[in-house]
Amino acid sequence: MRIDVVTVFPEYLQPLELSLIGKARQRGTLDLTVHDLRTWTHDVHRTVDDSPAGGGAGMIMRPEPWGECFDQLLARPTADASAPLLLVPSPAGAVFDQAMAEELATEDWLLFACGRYEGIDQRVLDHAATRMRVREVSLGDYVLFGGEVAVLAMVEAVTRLLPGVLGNAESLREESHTGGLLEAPMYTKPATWRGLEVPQVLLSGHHAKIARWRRDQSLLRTLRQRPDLIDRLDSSQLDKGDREL
Ligand code: 6GU
Repeated sequence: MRIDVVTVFPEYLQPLELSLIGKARQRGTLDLTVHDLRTWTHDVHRTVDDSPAGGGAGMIMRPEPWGECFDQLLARPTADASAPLLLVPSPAGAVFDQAMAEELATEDWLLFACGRYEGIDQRVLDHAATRMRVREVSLGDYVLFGGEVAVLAMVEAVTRLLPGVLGNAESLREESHTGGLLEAPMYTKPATWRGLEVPQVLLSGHHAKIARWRRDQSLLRTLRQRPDLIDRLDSSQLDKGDREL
């Protein structure tokens, strides 16, 4: 997968060099480039923002650098895709979730445009929509200074779904949100720590009982922490044991 990220704070995205994302880049699974938007300015101050038309507080990102940036990036199509999916992080976007991560993981090319200040001139999105698909995406119902932290989260959520990135594909299946429920609590050794025991059933070696216990714990935890997720389950996602609980 190719990912381009455009930002006025490239340093903000340095964590994408680390750990499993960094490894995916080294291996070529992920072709990720971070671009400084100021590359496409022409004045001595490398201006990217200006006051809002119609008045109001804060600054808006001017359209010209974005337009030139997209012209240049789209002029280098990849083998697999002629145009990227443009993702614009914004608290006004659709809320990013695991289902969206799974959709994005099937794309060949993602382009993230990080807004700062009060946002990007709307014409940037309207013009971009004439040559690529455009989606505004939010991390959740709170406000950040800019899109960079959202991009870190989204790139991580997508990259770990790419084939060959996670060593153990099983860990993708069992984790929170894949089956609509939160994960059961987990334990490791020692069996007793500061007077607290690992639940007996986990040490029993009885695989069916362990699976049932974990499923019950998932249901109880979801009911307590995220009752909204229980409401969204459809009946085919519940088994006989679930109903007995
Ligand atoms: Cl994607 N951007 C900003 N600036 N704030 C946010 C957000 C994104 N998601 C939640 N809050």
